[in-house]
Amino acid sequence: MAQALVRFLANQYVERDGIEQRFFAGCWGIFGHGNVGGIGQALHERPDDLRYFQARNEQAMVHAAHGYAKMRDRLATFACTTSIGPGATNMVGDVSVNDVFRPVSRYFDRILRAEQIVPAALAAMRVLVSPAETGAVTLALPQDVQAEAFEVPDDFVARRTWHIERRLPEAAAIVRAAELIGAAKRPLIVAGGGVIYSSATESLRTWVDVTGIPVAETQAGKGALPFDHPLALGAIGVTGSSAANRIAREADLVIGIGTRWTDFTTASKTAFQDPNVRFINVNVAEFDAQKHAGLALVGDARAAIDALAGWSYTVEPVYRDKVERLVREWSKEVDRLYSLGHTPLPAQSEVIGAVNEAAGPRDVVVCAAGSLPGDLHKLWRTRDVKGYHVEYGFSTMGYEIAGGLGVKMAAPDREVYVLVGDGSYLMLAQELVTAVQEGIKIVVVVVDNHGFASIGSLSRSLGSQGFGTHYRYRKSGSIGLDREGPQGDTLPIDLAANAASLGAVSERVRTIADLRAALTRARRAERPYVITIEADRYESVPAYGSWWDVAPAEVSGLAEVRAAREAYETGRKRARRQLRSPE
Ligand SMILES: Cc1ncc(C[n+]2csc(CCOP(=O)(O)OP(=O)(O)O)c2C)c(N)n1
Ligand SMILES: [Mg+2]
Repeated sequence: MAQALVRFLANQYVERDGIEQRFFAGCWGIFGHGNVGGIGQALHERPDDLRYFQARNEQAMVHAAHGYAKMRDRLATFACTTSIGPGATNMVGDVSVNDVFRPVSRYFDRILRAEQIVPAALAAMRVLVSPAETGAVTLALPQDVQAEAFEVPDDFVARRTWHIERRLPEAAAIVRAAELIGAAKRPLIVAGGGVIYSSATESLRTWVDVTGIPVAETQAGKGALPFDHPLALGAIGVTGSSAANRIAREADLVIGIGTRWTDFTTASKTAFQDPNVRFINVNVAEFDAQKHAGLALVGDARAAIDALAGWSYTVEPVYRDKVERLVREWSKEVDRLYSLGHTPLPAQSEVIGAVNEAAGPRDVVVCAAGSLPGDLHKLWRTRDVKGYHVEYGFSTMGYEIAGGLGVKMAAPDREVYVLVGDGSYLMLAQELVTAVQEGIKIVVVVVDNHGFASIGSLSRSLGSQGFGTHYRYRKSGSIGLDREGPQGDTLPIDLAANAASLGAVSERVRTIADLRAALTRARRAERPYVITIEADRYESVPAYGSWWDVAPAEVSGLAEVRAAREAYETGRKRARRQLRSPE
């Protein structure tokens, strides 16, 4: 059965817009008794069907597959195999090792008889190639069943190409949307990841060039327009730019394209303040298309934009002028933050500036958790549609290096810059070994601020003084609070030595000038390259008129907590339920 499954996986192709490509680039795996005799044997016997990649940690295999799939617009991925027991739970969590996968899988089946692999594998493929349903699929393969013989139908293992559909939104809904746009005075497009995954960026650009509608970007949608387009407002929401958040506040029509309207994008429902604001939601998933009581255009982003572009509309010159002025002001703010000259330690914004300037136009930045994703969302100047890769659907610490590995495998012709905090690095850095083993060159820049700066700053805003977020020696029962001095007695963690010990080229730099020089060396290098730099934990990028709903305790003996709660109650009053029907 395992041999049949490997042959099946090797023969899955997808086709979109006439371009056909292989769906599974290979199989990651760590073997134990639960898969070594089955899937392991099959991969060994058929190395030309599916290349096997060895990882250090099961969790990282999923990150690498995820990074690869996102970089390839979800048109290709890797399979991942783990053994039963701790290997499997390392991939997800706890409880019965099979059932733990069920709630995190878009498709799940347990294969109790060998021939059951036939319908199950086909059903799993249907989900994997569905633009709306796509996500992890799990086939739980009992140890003995993997080794069983069965009559494998030829058609099952023959080459198969799955067409990726571009579903058209309903024609009547397009007409209604065009009417809403026609009547709008201050329209705004919010571009989400769907714009990028559907290859809709050219269509989007053509449409906004004609209409003058400005575009704000979510984390997944960043890069939908190049940063220097005159209508590119940049990031929106909690981690938004001054330009995007200002235009959002006053918008009378918001056109969300391929966005899930997460808490961050809407600044916990405070981003849109016009009492009459209406929403149009273009999304392949009906679930997201209905949000904010919007007019739902259920379908492919590119198809929807092309349909809407058939209707003529332009914004008034006064609105366009305002947008362009705010965009120019924002660009100056980014310049300022890139070159703060902060001492004695540089600010993180300067590190981002140096990496951005060292990166070529098609290069990719990869990140996931900590204070970097928010700062990158605001400050990274994205020049290519696939140039910005931040896992912020979940913000998984440890995604960075493993995900960056997947990104580089999907795009070997681009330089990949992984920006990672010291906390995330310590959670999952060992895939550097895999990068060394496979000769996959990534450049990793570790920002060392001795712990969790992001959660530290959130803790401070809630009145909790950075509790539990410092990497310090325990003294008098405490591992450190913000007020106990800036860097105090930090732990003697040598991240540069750690990276070198895993086989990467590694160096530690102190100043931004040294960082620039190291980045030049890293570019010329042919092996994984890690640069470590300390940054000032307290010198953060401002928030631009945004708010995030994180509730401080309602009752506390600490005055700071009570003050934070009071500020929270005031802030929360600005949250609006968007319930108004689009009619
Ligand atoms: C696996 C995981 N555990 C916990 C968190 C919650 N969390 C978000 S950011 C963060 C701290 C990250 O520290 P570091 O990588 O050093 O970045 P910094 O905050 O210092 O910028 C934590 C603990 C998370 N996102 N992922
Ligand atoms: Mg840190």
